[in-house]
This record gives sequence, structure tokens and C-alpha cells, in this order.
Amino acid sequence: MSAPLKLFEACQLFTFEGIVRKIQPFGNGHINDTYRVDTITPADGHTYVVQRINQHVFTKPWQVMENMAAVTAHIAGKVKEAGGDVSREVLTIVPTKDGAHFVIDEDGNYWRACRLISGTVTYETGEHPQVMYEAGWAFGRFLAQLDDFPVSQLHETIPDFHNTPRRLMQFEQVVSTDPVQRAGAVQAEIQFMLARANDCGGAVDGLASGKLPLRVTHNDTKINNVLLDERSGKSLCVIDLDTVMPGCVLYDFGDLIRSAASLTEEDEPEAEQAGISVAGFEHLARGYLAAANDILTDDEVNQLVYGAWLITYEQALRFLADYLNGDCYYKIQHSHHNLDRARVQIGLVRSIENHWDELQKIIHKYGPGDKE
Ligand code: GN1
Ligand code: MG
Repeated sequence: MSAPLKLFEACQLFTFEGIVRKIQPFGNGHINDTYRVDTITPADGHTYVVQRINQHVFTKPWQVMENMAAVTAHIAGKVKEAGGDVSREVLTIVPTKDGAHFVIDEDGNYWRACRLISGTVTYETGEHPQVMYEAGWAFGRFLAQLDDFPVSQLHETIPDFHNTPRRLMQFEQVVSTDPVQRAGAVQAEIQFMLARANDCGGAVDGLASGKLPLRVTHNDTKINNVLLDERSGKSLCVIDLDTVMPGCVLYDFGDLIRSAASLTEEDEPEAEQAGISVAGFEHLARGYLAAANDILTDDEVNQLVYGAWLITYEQALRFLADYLNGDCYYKIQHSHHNLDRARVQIGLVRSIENHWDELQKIIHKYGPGDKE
């Protein structure tokens, strides 16, 4: 049965209001398959976002949904406490008629549904200062809202997801086996990565020694995962909660910078244009710290610039490893898509290194107290 037909059948099992009128692909995710589903009742219409969870990536999809249900319930409580709008400031999972959080189709695919929050916009890269401030604020607030959530209750939906030394080992492995014989032509990129190998353990070591706290983190803090209100331009909530799990804040702050303070799209083919926007960094950091200053430790604040470097380095490892591996993980549109993506990350890593002191000063300007 084709995916749309399976999806249509799955839709019948959710507690949607009305009957399904239209199904269309939605969003730009690299991992899950996402659809917008419109329904109609005699009086009005409703819109849902339905996703098929990629089971190669999330091998225990029920754990993804347990995490998502727990985290959204916690945030909903915080929004209510603050007198906010629960229908717009947190995702609402739509249960099935049996009260479950997902449908399993006859092929074993997992489908889940949320209400679409209408009247919102998303951005692929940082554009206006206000958008960047709002995106920073949204992820900072997310961290703060979950500060009192018991970390140990969350499943690790992808083990070692942000374990950069582990990602490096996997990269070295694929470089040495070179399964599709692509390594010869990308030696410069490979050497760039290997030359920085000694610097990639900061977050994992910090967590292991207790210098950095283990927190509930989002782990995929790209700017396109922030919904902004179309009219006011204010951030409403963060989406894509699949990788919410115990983690390190350096990766969350860093991935926001990587995605939103980039001078180019993530897959810009002219990699020489890649680099960091220092102004963009400032808007994002200002927003993030405005919302999260109270809960971040001095050690965390002092390492936020390193976090931006680290996740960008990690993302370069991941894209280049996938290229060398024959493109098994990320969805691609052409044969050198992952290489283009890796080259942009490499350009960003270099640019962060070149602007390090400036970026560090910005953090100290907005971070709490006197930082060394
Ligand atoms: C993937 O599918 P998407 O865009 O939400 C990936 C992230 C990467 C990102 C790179 C589960 O996220 O880790 O940073 O692509 N998600 C997973 O754009 O691997
Ligand atoms: Mg994601």
C-alpha cells in the first residue's frame, strides 16, 4: 500500500475532529516523513501534523512518544502557571481512539499526530534581528521550563546522539573502510576534521566529571524548530521533540548558532561563502541568555562559544561520514548533497575559530555576573 493510503488509514484511528479532506507533504525534515492533514466538519475545519517516525533512526519509537508526552505535559503545566495559551505555547499530541500516542500500521510503521498551531511562521536561517532574538529566547525558555523535570525519567532515544568523540570514531572508521570509494577525493576535508580531533571531548568529559550538569535538552535546536506568531513576531514554542533527552546545554546553544547565525543555508553549494554572522550570534545569545541566565552555571556560560564550535564540528563529521558511507542516513536530493553540507559546516568551524574572542565577549556581555 502506498504511503498516502497508509497514512489515510492511520488517520482514521486518531481522534481527529471531522473527516479527512486533504493530505499533503509538510516541512523540511531530514529524518521523518511529515504531512499536513486537513479535516472538515459540518461547521468548520481542523488541521493536524502527522508524521511517520523514521525507525532506522529511532529504533524504539514508543520511547520517543513517552518522552514527548511527558515533556509536553510538563511544559503545558508551566504555560498554565504563567497564564499563557496552552493551545499555542506547547505542542498538543492527538491521541488515538484507544488513548495511545501513536498508530502502528500493517507494515509496522509508527504514525503520530499533533495539532497544527495556526498563524505561525518558521525560518530556515536567521534573518531579522528580532527573529533571532526570539529564537534564542524560545530555546532558552524551553531549557528553563524543563529545569525541574526529572532527567532520569527520560529515555535516551538515540544513544550517544551528541557524543562527539564517538562520532569521531565512527567517522574514522568509515574513512578507513571507504565503502563507496569517495575518500580519495575529499582528503582536504578529512584532514581538516582529523586535525581537530583532540578538541572534541569537552562536553562529554564535562558531563562525566560533573563539571557540566546533565540536563533535559532538546538536541535539535535548529531555528526552523521555533514557531513564531505570524502577527506579533513573538516566539510561541519549540517543536520537533524527538530528540529531547538527557544532554548537555552546550550542544543546544551551539546548534541554534550553527543553524541560525550561519551566513548561508546548510547545504549552500558555494562553500566558500560559509561563515558565522557575528551580529546574528549576538541576537541569538542575547535572547537565549535572557531566558536561561538564571539556570545556567558559570562553567556552562563560559563554554557556550565552544558549544557552537563543537556541534558544528560534530555536524561536519556526521555529514562527511554519511557522504563517505554512500548517503545512508540523511535524505539527499543529489549525489554530493552531504558533501556540500559538510563543506558548509567546515567553513563555519573555521569562521567560529577566527571570531572566537569576539564571540566570547558577546557572551560575557549578556551572561550573568563577571565571567573569567
Ligand atoms: C536532522 O530532520 P531534522 O532536520 O530535524 C538530524 C539533526 C541534524 C539535522 C541537520 C535525528 O534533523 O541531528 O542536526 O538533521 N536529526 C537526527 O540538519 O539525526
Ligand atoms: Mg529533528
